[in-house]
Amino acid sequence: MISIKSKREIELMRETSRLAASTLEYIEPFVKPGVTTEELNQLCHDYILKHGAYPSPLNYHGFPKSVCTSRNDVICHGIPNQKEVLQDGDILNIDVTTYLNKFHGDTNKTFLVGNVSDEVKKLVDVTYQCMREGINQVRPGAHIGDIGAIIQEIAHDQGYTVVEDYCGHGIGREFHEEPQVVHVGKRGTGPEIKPGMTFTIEPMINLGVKQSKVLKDGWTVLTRDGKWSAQFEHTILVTEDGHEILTLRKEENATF
Ligand code: EYL
Ligand code: CO
Ligand code: CO
Repeated sequence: MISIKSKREIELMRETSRLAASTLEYIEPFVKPGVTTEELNQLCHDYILKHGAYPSPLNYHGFPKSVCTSRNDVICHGIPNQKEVLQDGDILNIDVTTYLNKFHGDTNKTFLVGNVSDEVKKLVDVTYQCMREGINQVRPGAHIGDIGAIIQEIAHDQGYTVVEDYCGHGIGREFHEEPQVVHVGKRGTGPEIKPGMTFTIEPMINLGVKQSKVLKDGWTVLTRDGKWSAQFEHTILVTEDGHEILTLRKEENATF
């Protein structure tokens, strides 16, 4: 069952999603060489609580921290750690989900730390483009499979692979609802998209193989070949004539 949000529920989704987006805006100036991922976690945690919300990942299925911090060859679900110090040339994804007024808003961004190689900068640019074109598919009458189809096409054109082990998801009163939003697929397949649906699009794109493995810690997801991976995520509302990006940041107004 894919839930359709009422006008009032949509207003609450807008509010929590706006807070998730502003958490990423807030943390941006701290993402610099020398900072630890634990410090970034604590800053996000305090910011979310200060705004009357709760960080959804904390204790979710036992997850130990308030945000996910996934660096370089970590695909997703990296655990903030005081021994992990950001270095010049790293890429770091910070994934923020807020729980406010009984609703979740979920977004992430891959940050460049200092001077990143041209090869990796291109990976990050193309990953953003994959998310953006996936979002552009969203309108009533389209199908969920249309999103994965365009993402797969763009990534493969550049010689990259798309992670299939983790996907986007419906979101609302629950962190994870139906439908699953797979980031590969065929046009015209999957559930029909209808006004009032809210779901995330969050492609993970790899320089090497698509396969992942989970670290012994039970959470951290890495690429099998050690090559780097990038991700972007937005929470999307389906409107009568298209979509609204509920987690859009100020810096993105120009690009969308
Ligand atoms: C917790 C639960 C296995 C997150 C997201 C934290 C991690 C590994 C079980 C999705 C699923 C964040 O932000 C997320 N998606 O965009 N689980 C998540 N956990 C966790
Ligand atoms: Co997320
Ligand atoms: Co998500």
